[in-house]
Amino acid sequence: MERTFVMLKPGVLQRRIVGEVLRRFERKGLKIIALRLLLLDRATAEAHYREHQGKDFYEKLLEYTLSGPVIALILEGEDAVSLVRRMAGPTDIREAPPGTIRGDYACRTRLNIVHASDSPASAERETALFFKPRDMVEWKDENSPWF
Ligand code: 3AN
Repeated sequence: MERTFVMLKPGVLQRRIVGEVLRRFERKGLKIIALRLLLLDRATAEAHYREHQGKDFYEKLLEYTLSGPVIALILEGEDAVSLVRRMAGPTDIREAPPGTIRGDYACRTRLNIVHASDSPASAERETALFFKPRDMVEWKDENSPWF
């Protein structure tokens, strides 16, 4: 099973749609392995978005990311990285179709409300910025009558 890192950006909390966004991942069958509500510090936000340093939207992106609390989570499932990217929708909001999280809840690329790792390597790097190995909760549901 693959794991991916997801961050619900401040807009999700400000708009009170945490439940709606998490519900999509849960209904798809992805398993929550770790979850944190936190206010990011600038150093962590910079480390998270280091590939964008120097780009014209970088400062605004940091400003938005630091504008309120975020929810960081790890989801597990088959091909979780690409699955969650597809559920989030394309980065460019004009390309994000209805049915995707960005397509349904965002109308500006800079405020596209959710981050999802773009590769297993990114997932590993990003996970390490937010979680310690002991934060991962291993749980089995194969025999659950609810699944
Ligand atoms: P993604 O989040 O889809 O992996 P990245 O990593 O290219 O996309 O961009 C990180 C974040 O930077 C995006 N989620 C978005 O908030 C912001 N961003 C990316 N490209 C632009 C852009 N052209 N204009 C404004 N904001 C952007």
